[in-house]
Amino acid sequence: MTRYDLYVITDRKVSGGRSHVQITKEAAGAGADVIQLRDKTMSDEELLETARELKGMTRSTGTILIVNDSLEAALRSGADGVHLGQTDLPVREARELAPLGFIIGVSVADAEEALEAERMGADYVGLGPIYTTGSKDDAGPACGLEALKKVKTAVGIPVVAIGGITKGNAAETLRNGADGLAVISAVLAHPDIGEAVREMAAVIAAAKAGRA
Ligand code: TZP
Ligand code: MG
Repeated sequence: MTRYDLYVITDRKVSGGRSHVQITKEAAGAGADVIQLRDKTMSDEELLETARELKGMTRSTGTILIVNDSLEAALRSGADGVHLGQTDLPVREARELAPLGFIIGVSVADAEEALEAERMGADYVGLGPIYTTGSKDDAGPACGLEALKKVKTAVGIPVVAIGGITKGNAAETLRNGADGLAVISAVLAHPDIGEAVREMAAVIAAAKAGRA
């Protein structure tokens, strides 16, 4: 069973110019469970080259590598999976093109979209923004913990919460149904990414231990 506990999304703006490679090296080295390569400014070719480089690193740390948006870059780089939005390639089509075991994640905004994603073959859903976020211009309004509870009740696949998640609200988010927490600024805005990852991972582990 794939662990989504601490899911770090790369972002060169929020990281203050630190590269995808640098972010991955520090975050994977510090114990992030998943790294998602996300860069809306890169061409497919650049995304592929970067994903190849990251896969070389995550292979040795045992970290799951997911590529945002591009199934082709994900497949050709040997990444572990792809993350698709509501307007990207439909999950069902991605599932048909992907080899067995390849992870497909889908962004959803509510329980209806989550159910549909599950029916179409998604391995996990990313629900958000749970809280207000400054990291995504078109993130839309916060859906809150009530939406999280509804999605968790609706689907059987893991629910990864995203948007405005910090060390301060991580435990509460997990208590309300999140299986994993996806973060950008909570770790990438920190001067020491590895340290931020270790701190967030400790909060998640403590919250999960308390829940068990
Ligand atoms: N999708 C929904 S919210 C978001 C994305 C990519 C941004 C999350 O960034 P942060 O800094 O963890 O709020
Ligand atoms: Mg997308």
